[in-house]
Amino acid sequence: MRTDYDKAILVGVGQGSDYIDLSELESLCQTCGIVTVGQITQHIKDPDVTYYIGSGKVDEVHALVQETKATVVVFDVELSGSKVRNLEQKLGVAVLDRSKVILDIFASRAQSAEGKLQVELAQLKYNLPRLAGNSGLLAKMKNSVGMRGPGEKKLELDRRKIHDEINALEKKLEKLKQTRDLSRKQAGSSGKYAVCLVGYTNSGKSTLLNTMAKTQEYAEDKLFATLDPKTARVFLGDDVQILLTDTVGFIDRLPHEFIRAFESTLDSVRYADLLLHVVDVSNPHHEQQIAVVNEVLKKINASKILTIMVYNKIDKGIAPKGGVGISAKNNENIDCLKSEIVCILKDENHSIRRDK
Ligand SMILES: Nc1nc2c(ncn2[C@@H]2O[C@H](COP(=O)(O)OP(=O)(O)OP(=O)(O)O)[C@@H](O)[C@H]2O)c(=O)[nH]1
Ligand SMILES: [Mg+2]
Repeated sequence: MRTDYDKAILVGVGQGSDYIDLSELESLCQTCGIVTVGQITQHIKDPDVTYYIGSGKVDEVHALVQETKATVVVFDVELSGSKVRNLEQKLGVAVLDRSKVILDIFASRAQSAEGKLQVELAQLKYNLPRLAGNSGLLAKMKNSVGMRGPGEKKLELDRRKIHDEINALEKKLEKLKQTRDLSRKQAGSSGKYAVCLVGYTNSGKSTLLNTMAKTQEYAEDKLFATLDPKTARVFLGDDVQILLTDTVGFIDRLPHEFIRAFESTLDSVRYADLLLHVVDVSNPHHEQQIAVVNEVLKKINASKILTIMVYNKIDKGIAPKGGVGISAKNNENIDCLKSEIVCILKDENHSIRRDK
C-alpha cells in the first residue's frame, strides 16, 4: 500500500442552510492522489476578506490539521492569491482551491499538443492574478499537486512575460483551430453527420463511444479521464454514417478562463449536427449535473443544437424519466439509441438534414 499520499482537510462553504456536499471535491482530490482525512464546513453570507471563512473556523481547521497531520487544505471555492497566502501563513500547510485541483488533473491528463497548449494557457491565466500568493508551501507537497504542467514551470516569469506567453499561446491555438476547421469542412462535405458526446465528467461518454464504435478509448472511474477529444466513425445502418466525437467532461463551477482555454476543443460541440447528452442516472446529483452541462452549453453557444438525452448506467437499477435509457458498459439498449439517432438525423423536416 502506498503511504506517501498527501492528506487533506476539505473545506466547504455554503449559503443559507443548504447541505454542503464535499463528495465531488473528495473524488477530485482522489484523482490527484490526495486522501481526505477530514472535512469542515461553514455557512456564510459573505466571504471574510482575509480568509474567506471566519477566523474562528480557521482555528478549527488548524486544530484538525494538527490532529490529523494533514499536509494540505483544499477549499471547494475559488480563492484569491492573497487569501491563499493568508491561510497558508495561519495553517502552516499548503492551501489549494477547487480550480487548482481541476487544473492539476487537466495537466496530468493532456496528451495531444493542442491539449497541452490549452492546459498551459489555462494555468497561466489562473496564475497571473495570483503571482504574489506563491509561498513555496505547495512545492513541499509529496505529489506536488498543483505544480504539474507547463504553465506551472513559468511562475518565475514576470507579469509582462506571462502576458506575452498568453498571447503567443492564443495565436498557436488559433492556428490549430484553423487546421481543424478545414478538416471539419471536409468531413461535412463528405455527407457524414457530426455527432458529439457531451456530459458531466464520469457519466460514461468514452464507454459509450467504445460501445458504439467498438474502439478502446480510455475510460476510467476517475474524473476527467478524457481531455483530448477523440473521433470515431460509426455506421448506424440505413445508410447513415456519423463521426462520433468524445469530449472533455463538464463539471460544476468550472472557472470561466478554463472554458475559454478549451474553446477550440469545444468547437466540435458547437458545430455538431446532434449532441448526445450522457447522464449518469445512478448519480444522486444527476439533475444538478444536467443543469451544469446545459449551462456550459449555453456559455459556448451550443444550447440550440438538437440533443438526445441519454440516461446511462441503467444497469444500476435506476429508471430514467425521459430520453433514452442505456447501459453503455453492458451494451444495453444501444440499438434503440442508434435508431433514435438515425430517426432524428433523417427527419425530412429537420434543418440539419444534409444533402448527400
Ligand atoms: N455500471 C455502469 N458503469 C458504467 C457504465 N458506463 C460507464 N460506466 C463506468 O463509469 C466510469 C466512467 O466512464 P467513462 O466512460 O470514463 O466516463 P466519461 O464520461 O468518459 O468520463 P470523463 O472522460 O472523465 O469525463 C467508468 O468506470 C465506466 O466503467 C454503465 O453503463 N454502467
Ligand atoms: Mg471520457
